[in-house]
Amino acid sequence: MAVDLSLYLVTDSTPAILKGRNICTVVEEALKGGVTVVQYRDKKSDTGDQIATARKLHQICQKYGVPLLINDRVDVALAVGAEGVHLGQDDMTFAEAKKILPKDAIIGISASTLEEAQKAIADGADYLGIGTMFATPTKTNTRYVLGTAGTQAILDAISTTSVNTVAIGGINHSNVQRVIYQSESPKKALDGVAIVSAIMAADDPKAAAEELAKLIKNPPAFA
Ligand code: TZP
Ligand code: MG
Repeated sequence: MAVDLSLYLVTDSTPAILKGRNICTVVEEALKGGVTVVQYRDKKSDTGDQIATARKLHQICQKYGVPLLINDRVDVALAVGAEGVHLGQDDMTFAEAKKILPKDAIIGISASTLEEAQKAIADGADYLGIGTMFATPTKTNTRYVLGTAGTQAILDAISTTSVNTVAIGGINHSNVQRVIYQSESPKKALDGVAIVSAIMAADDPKAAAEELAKLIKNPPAFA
């Protein structure tokens, strides 16, 4: 999978995050700031509205050469020709999604435990979304808060595989370097971070994405 997962934006359509702004405007600002993947995640809108929004987001993402993935809804991804989907443990199975999506569609799977990660890898997932990294008000029904140590334990245990990985949950400017550069020579490092509020809720999503991209590119000095 030749996709840069380094700064992976996950959208949120709740008023607390959008603060009256249009989702497309916020996402386009984030793209200008350098996000490398966009996942449209919308737990509230009905199917018609999701398709309409996803179609607009897809057009915007295409302008920036960035893939659009759809959370949960394989039908919405198919309707708009998105580049792929992100599926949780309670969504359509990887095997079912694989059957109905185009051959080159990207399928990412959420994993909160080593067992879930191993199953997703065996299925053939293109990447894993590992979390929850840190507790976050954006998603309060999380099953496990892994922290950097818990995440690294999963990464170490799957270090013989080439699966791509991002971490999600509570990642922001102040902790992103700690998340990405957990240790100087890990058995397996994350390919990126998935972020909602630190970009979507920022007053200036472009500047927020630019700053995060800079922090991700620059390893901190190890003691
Ligand atoms: N899955 C685990 S945590 C989370 C999701 C979708 C939300 C992350 O949001 P934020 O605002 O980046 O903490
Ligand atoms: Mg889901």
